[in-house]
Amino acid sequence: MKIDSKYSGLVTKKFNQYFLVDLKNKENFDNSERFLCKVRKSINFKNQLIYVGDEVVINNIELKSKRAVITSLKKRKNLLIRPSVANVSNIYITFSVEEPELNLSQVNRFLISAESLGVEVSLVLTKCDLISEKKRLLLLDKFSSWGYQAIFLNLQKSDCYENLLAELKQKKCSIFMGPSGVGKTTLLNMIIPGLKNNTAPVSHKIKRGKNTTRNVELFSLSNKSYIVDTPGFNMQPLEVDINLLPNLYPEINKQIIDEGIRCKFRNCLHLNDEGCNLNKSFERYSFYKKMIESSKNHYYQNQED
Ligand SMILES: Nc1nc2c(ncn2[C@@H]2O[C@H](COP(=O)(O)OP(=O)(O)O)[C@@H](O)[C@H]2O)c(=O)[nH]1
Ligand SMILES: [Mg+2]
Ligand SMILES: [Zn+2]
Repeated sequence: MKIDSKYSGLVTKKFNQYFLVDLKNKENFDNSERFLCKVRKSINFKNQLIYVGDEVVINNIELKSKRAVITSLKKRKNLLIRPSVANVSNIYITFSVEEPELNLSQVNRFLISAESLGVEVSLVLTKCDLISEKKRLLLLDKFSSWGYQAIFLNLQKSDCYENLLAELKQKKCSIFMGPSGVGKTTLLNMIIPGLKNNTAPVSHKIKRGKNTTRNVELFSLSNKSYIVDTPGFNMQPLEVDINLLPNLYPEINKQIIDEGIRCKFRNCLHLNDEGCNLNKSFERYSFYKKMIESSKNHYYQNQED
């Protein structure tokens, strides 16, 4: 049987010219909510590629073979690169508290690059079995002063992720991002039943070549909630436009939005004291300043080329 009406769907996987698309109006099709789709030839979506996470309209639905044709691409909210995934709603920046040791400047860069995408950003800290409770509380305080309520996990305990899972089920599309060896795969294997990605001890990671070549894929956690699986990717922070930087620090936003501070110049980068009213006595100010200075140097170097 063929259905001619159009339905909205979500691209959950992509390979060669094929896409797996989950139907959004699931109640219309019993048990047949995932379709193998090609893109209609006459359409090139203004040369835009279609990515996992994109919302599309499908047509020519064949219920028996579960095939359909993608006829249009809906406007996307954002696009992450490496891994390429569209319409992410939540980024969980993931680091281990030890092995590898927590690098605060690196945590800062990951948080800022996630904030630059305009999504909800959270911080997950794994391997908390490797530190004392006292150290854990110190870290909790530290990140709370950065504007984040850190989620601590000991992934050696099989029930450690229950609260996190309940939270993820409330979010539209979540992704874990962070350096190699922090436990992202371990966590995903726990969260997504049936997923068996390879984990590797930190020392083996250095050797490379261990990465699987499977593509990025969305897994459904509940009716309207997905999680991105990105085997083989260890995401690096992106470069961010310096004029946007002040908005990406919750500590700075708090002063400006909640406390109503105003600087003399509208686009104040809060570097000098003249005309700047920002209270700079917060922990990340030194990281902030360094980031601005290094991107300025980068900018001027490019200008001279
Ligand atoms: N002690 C401890 N080890 C962990 C924890 N989470 C992950 N690991 C180990 O850390 C190593 C790297 O984990 P993996 O999931 O491959 O990290 P990924 O590179 O971020 O995907 C593996 O040997 C895991 O068993 C944890 O909470 N505590
Ligand atoms: Mg991994
Ligand atoms: Zn200022």
